[in-house]
Amino acid sequence: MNSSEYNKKIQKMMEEHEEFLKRPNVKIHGNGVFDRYKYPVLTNKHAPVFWRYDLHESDNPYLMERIGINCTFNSGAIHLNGKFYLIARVEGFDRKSFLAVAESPNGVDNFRFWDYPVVMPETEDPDTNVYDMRIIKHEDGWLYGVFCTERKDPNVSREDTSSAIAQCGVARTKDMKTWERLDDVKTNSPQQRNVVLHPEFVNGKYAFYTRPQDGFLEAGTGGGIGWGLSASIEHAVIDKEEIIDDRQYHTIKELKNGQGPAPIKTKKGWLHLAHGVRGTAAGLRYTLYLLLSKLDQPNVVTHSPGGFFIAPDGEERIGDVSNVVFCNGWASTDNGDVYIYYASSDTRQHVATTTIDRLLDYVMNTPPDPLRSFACVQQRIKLINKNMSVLKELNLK
Ligand code: M1P
Repeated sequence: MNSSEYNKKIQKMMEEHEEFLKRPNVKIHGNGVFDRYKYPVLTNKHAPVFWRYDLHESDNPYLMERIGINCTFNSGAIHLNGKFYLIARVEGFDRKSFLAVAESPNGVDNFRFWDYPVVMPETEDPDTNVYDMRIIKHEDGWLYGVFCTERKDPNVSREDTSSAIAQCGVARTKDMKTWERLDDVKTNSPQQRNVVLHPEFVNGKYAFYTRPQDGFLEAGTGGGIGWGLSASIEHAVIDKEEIIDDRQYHTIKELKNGQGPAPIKTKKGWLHLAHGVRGTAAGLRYTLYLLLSKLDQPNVVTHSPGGFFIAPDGEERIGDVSNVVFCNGWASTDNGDVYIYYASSDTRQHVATTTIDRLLDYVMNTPPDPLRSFACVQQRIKLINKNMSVLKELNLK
């Protein structure tokens, strides 16, 4: 039995953690498109005390953290029965990621992890690492979790201890507590990441957004957001992938891109959130962008605004993998509010709030990337000229 002194320390630690979890968030008014919040909604400090400490004095007399949590990021998100759920990528000090559900009553603060992380069953070929789950409420009645499963590449030399193969794992659930693991998705690409299930059947089949790639990190001859259909979800096989949003020279998605969460259905089309990656002298830079596609053909993009929608800002720029924003979860509510759960620098989870109407206005009225400096100047001059009349009328010019 623990001594009363030891028990007091546990009590204090639990109380301080409780205070931290209850801290209200503060909206920071943004650029009209979305608002950021002062505090990340999930960090490593949100992990329960009892995930990290051994609370037995006999085994842990110094009350040391035993199995630390490094970061919590890249969460799938869903709004169900009035609550907001994140299925976070939680990474231990040992670098392994696992998935864990956190819930909040309002979507912007008070996120609390459930007592136990997700127990994701393995396939016959055990995953080394699982991460970046997209949680999708499919019209077939199941909640699907599609995620990246990573295993060591068996075809490399003994000296190469880092090459891996990424593929798409699939599991389904009714309650996010018990998960039935299905076969990994089979495609013709040697590697896949950022695979997302479309929430509705298309031509009677399960539809997937994919991201074919040659290497673990490099897109190689692959890349772009792909699209393919599978007759089965239990044994998903995509025979044919078409690229519906390609990477492109001198844009925010020059090196690679990938679908974020499953798209949101709107009156004007399917609203997509994706990430684009470009190279810089300081390494890769990940930003987020939006697309709109046809309601009856989700694979046909109708609007593609130029530039990024969200880029790393301030402290978001710094973390384990700096200069990254990544998003695999957003949640929309019946009144048209949208909660965008973006992670920064592979370290922490943030929220940005907006509405469907604002996002549609943004995606339909933001001009496309003109692809040349001269054309960009023409685009900006057009806007300046348009604004001059307003400023003159207000005697501001
Ligand atoms: O490190 C940045 C991101 O890198 C990967 O994304 P992508 O496959 O597009 O390069 C993912 O591993 C993601 O988890 C990570 O945030």
